[in-house]
Formats: sequence, structure tokens, C-alpha cells
Amino acid sequence: MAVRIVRACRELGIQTVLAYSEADRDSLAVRMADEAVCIGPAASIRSYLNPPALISAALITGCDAIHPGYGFLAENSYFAEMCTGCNLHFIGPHAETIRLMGDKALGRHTMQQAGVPVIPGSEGELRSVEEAIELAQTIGYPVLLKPSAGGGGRGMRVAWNEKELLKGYATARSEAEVAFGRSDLILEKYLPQVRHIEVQVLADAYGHAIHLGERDCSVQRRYQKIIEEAPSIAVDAAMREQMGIAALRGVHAIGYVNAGTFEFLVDPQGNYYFIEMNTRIQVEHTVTEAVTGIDLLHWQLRIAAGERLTLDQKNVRIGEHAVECRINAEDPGRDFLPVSGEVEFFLPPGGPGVRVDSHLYAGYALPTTYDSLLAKIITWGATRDEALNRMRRALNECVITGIPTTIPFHLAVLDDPSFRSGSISTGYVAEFLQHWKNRP
Ligand code: MV4
Repeated sequence: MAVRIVRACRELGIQTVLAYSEADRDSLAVRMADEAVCIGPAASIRSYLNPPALISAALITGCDAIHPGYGFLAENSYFAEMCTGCNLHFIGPHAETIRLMGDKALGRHTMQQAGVPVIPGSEGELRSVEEAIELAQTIGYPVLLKPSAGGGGRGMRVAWNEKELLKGYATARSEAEVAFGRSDLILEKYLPQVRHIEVQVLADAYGHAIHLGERDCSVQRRYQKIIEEAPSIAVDAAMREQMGIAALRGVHAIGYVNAGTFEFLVDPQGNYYFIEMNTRIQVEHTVTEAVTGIDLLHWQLRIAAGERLTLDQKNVRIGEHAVECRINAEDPGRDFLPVSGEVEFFLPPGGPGVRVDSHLYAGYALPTTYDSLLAKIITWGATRDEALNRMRRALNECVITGIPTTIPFHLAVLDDPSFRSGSISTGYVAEFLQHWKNRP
């Protein structure tokens, strides 16, 4: 992401200072940025999660703004507040917006009030296990407990009956306390066969906002997205417009500014329900860029600089079909165990309809300290089949030696008839892996 941000800045004539930890001294982003400042040791708590180190690095080098990327402090309202307090633009929404949407109970409530469809469930935070049981009786089992401070699926717990709910309530609370420092839970109807479909929005500081259609992120493993595509085959033009209007209602209700994502679950009947909002740029923003031709990073920077969003909804055309495969330094043969090592050789794919966002180079020693994402390969074509066939071509062309990667897994998914036909939902990767593990 740092490489992506430096590229966008360079295109807009903005100079960059990269803040890096000791583990990232040899990273491509350090080489690409105009300047680089070491902000601390490898342990992220002492570097990338350390606001005073980041803010002083920015002030010493005369920065105007901080782009938080998508991990670490990107959705931390205190950090956004500190930036603003130090006269640095935080490239994202207001601190108060981050705080509001970081609280699932408040987010749900706010969106419901704004007329965005939400999943049947608790009004706010659950006050007691008795309340949870009573609510579950009304909406019907199965139900899902989610930490109100969580997000991205962490700490969720399904209950199929009262006994499981009783037990799950206590476990979920203590897990939430450990993971997020807050034990509050919300309860939702559990929808067992859904797709994860998110709507991208852009909003400026003057009340003008547009949506850029959806991304289908149903191919996930342990709540980590693996493959994303746009548009979704489960969404037609009418539904796209409806979901877009719903997302924009949400944007205006909270005075949202900058790039953001509304996450929805879509059931087999085509009903859609808001679950949470991401107040940052996401890994998979690339597929939206591929189908709309709109540079989301440019707009993030321009909006943060106080420029007007000069695009109108009628300028947004979902042209072709795009797909992204996340290539990770993980061994799919060993339950996706993250691996370390030196990249011996790297040959990214190319040619028509292919984009590669990566920080790899030959001789790069991978730090295992952070996440295992090595490269995003994005391909597009006039149809889904064309995009997928091109992805197969690109994955076969891609050479990464020295470490195992998830490329073989992606190639197998691309050949899977269920994935090809698009009839997938929550359980897809787990089911696919069962067959794949038993392969001869
Ligand atoms: C759900 C759900 C079913 N019912 N909420 C996954 C990511 C996180 N943001 C929320 N997630 C889910 N929330 C209710 N009420 C199922 C999931 C889910 C999922 C959704 C779409 C595609 C793949 C998935 C894998 C696991 C869980």
C-alpha cells in the first residue's frame, strides 16, 4: 500500500516521506519515496502503532498530511484526532466518523435510522444474556454474536439454540475483552448462505458523494479475503442502483468525507443487509479502479486537500469485469502457514488487461513481522470468463522463487466449476479446501 500511495503522490506532484520500521529498511517503498524516516523497531507497537513516533516524523520533515494506508492506525479515531491536533491532514474521514463506525452497535443503529437495510438484530449493545435469549426467540435461531468493537469477522460466534447462546455469550464477551479491550456484543440473525458484497463510495467535504458500484468478496478464508471481483454476478443494474442509493443515504447521514466502503451481506433471494462500514481505502480498491477507470488514491488525496469531487454519478460506468487474486507468502499445502525467506527471483505477469501491485524485487528478504501479502494481481476483460481466463494466464506467467506462495491455490480455484459458475457463499473456501487437500 505504501508503494501504491507513493505512486499516486508522484502522479499528483506531491512529495512523500515514508515512515518505516527497522524491519522494513530494505522495502521497495523506502527506495521509492522521496524521503524515508525510521520510526522505531520491528515490533509494530513501537513503530507503526506508535502515534508520537509517526507524528514527530511527519512534523520534522515538514509534511502536510498523513496517509494511514489500510492496516495499523487507519481506523483509529485517536490517531486521526492527534493528526488534526498537530495541523496534519489525516487522509480519511473525521475522527468522529471513525469512532462512530468503529462501534458496530452505533453503526447499525445509525444506518437503520438513515433508512439503510440492516440485518434483524439487537437495537444497540446487548445488556444481558436474558435480553439476548429473548431477542433470539423473536428473530429465530440461528443467531450470531459479534463484538461491538470488532470488525472483519473477528470474535464472531454462532448459536443454533438457547443452550449454545448461553454458553457463547460468556465466551464471546471474554474473547472480545481480550481482543478489543471492550466486551460489548451485538446480536444478529445468522444468515448461513450469503455473499459478501461491498459498495465503494467517494465523498468530498462539501456534501457531494458518488458510489462506484460493488465488489464481491465472497471468497474468504478465516475472514481474510482471497479473491475479489467487480461487478458481482449476484447484482444486476437495478440492484446496483438500489445498493448505491442506500450507501449514499448512509454517507449523507453521517457526513462522511473521503473514500469508504459499505459492507453488505446478500442472501440467495437478493436481499441485502448492511453489516459494517470501512472508513479507509481497502486492499481490493484496485478492482473498482479497473472497472471504473477512476483512481481512488488520487481522489483520496485531492479530497483530503479540500478539493471538490468533480465526478458525478453519471460519470461512473462499470465497464468491464475485473478480478483480483491476493498472492500471499503462505504454504497452501501446510494449511496456509506464513513463510519467510528471500525472494530469489520475481517476474510479474504483464500484457493486456493485467495490473500488478507489489513490493517484491529479486533479493528481497521478506520480513515475517507483518502480513504475508506479496502481490495483488488484477486482470480484466469484457466478460467474467475473459477476466478469469486472463487471470489464469497471468498466474501461470508469474514467477516467484525462493518462497512458496498461494499461486497454486488460486489456479485450482480458477478451475473449480463452483467458482466458475459463481454459485458460492460463506462456506466456499472451506468446502473447496476439503476436496483440494484430498487430491491425489
Ligand atoms: C455475518 C455472516 C452471517 N450472518 N453476519 C464475515 C466478515 C465480517 N465482516 C462479517 N462476516 C459475516 N457476517 C451475519 N449476521 C457471515 C459472515 C461471513 C462471511 C460472509 C460472506 C462471505 C464469506 C464469509 C465467511 C465467513 C463469515
